[in-house]
Amino acid sequence: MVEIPKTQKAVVFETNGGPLIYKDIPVPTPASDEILVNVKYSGVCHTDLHAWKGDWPLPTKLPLVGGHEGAGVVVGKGENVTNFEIGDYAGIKWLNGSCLGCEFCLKSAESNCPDAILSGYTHDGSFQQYATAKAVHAAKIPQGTDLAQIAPILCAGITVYKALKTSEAQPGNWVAITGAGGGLGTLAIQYAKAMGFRVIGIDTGDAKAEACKELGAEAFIDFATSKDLVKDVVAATHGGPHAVIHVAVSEKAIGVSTEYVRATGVIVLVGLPAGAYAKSEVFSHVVKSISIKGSYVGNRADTAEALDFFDRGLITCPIKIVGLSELPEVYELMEKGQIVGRYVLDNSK
Ligand code: 8ID
Ligand code: ZN
Repeated sequence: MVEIPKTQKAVVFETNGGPLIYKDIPVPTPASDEILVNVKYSGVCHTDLHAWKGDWPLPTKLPLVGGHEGAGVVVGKGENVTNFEIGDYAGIKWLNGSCLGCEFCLKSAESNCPDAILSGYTHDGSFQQYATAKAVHAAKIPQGTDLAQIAPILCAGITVYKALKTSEAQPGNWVAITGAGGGLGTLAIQYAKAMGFRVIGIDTGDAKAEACKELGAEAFIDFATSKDLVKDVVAATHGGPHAVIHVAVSEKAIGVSTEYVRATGVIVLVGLPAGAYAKSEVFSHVVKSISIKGSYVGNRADTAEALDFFDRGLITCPIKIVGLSELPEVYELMEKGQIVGRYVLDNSK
């Protein structure tokens, strides 16, 4: 038997945008279909910042423990759980649970389930030492995996892998990634490369440019210093990228991509800038026959596949580890766009 304490450390906020309090809270009890995970490491996704600020048109639970890239060890489980044993490694994902019976779940579009339970948003997430997750949706992590390294795969990795599949890009095609130097972007470059695509990264600053090239981007355009972004992207990709994956938190980036995307190309919206619209000039949209699609995390199969790319050594998460109590500082850096790759919290500190 594993000893489970009664209380634990967590970062909690009581109002959106209010103080982020590092404190002791009770350890939750898993429901009959849930596992209890001792979260060792948790990635900090820009979604967590949106949740704290409350800037999306979907209310968060309050008070809330954020976080949805939690990697840890199963220490408890409900009586109906058959797919996890105590001691297994497990991952807490954004999609904590879904009904499994609706039209969308039946078609494996689990993230579109109207009753989806969201870790770190409608359900307390991974910025605590012990978190619960529906056993059917929790990620299976092979024993012996580096839990700090794999944490960002649990949202960022799954999401960009699914978005790349959604783009319908073919081997040898150019894929543009906006926000390429951030958490999702640095993984998107590597998944794209592993899937046989050629990558152009779009972001800003020397540190991000260097990281993107090191991770496999053949070209990089600095959106802040480029005098003509459309011309530069079209030139670097010999006619425009066949697909664009938007992980930038920027409305402007979306609009301009409708100009540089290649005819018949696909633009995939992933980043969620608050209050933004995707604007496209209709004449060119039709004549170039481009598409704009949304992509929202991934289902259980996408999860297993994204984790398999990691397991095979094809993906390295550029992480920086800090203590759980340092979450407010991480949000500050993220807000300023100063994070290259991903911050991962060590939940023991
Ligand atoms: O399922 C989904 N759709 C999903 C899953 C996970 C995350 C969506 N997201 C959303 C988040 O909520 C957030 O809105 O994806 C977005 C990016 O998350 P992230 O990668 O965790 O954020 P980050 O690490 O802060 O990286 C953002 C990057 O965008 C760049 C920044 O410099 C930063 O590197 N960027 C910005 I802001 N404006 C840009 C622009 N105009 C830009 N890059 C290119 N052009
Ligand atoms: Zn996320």
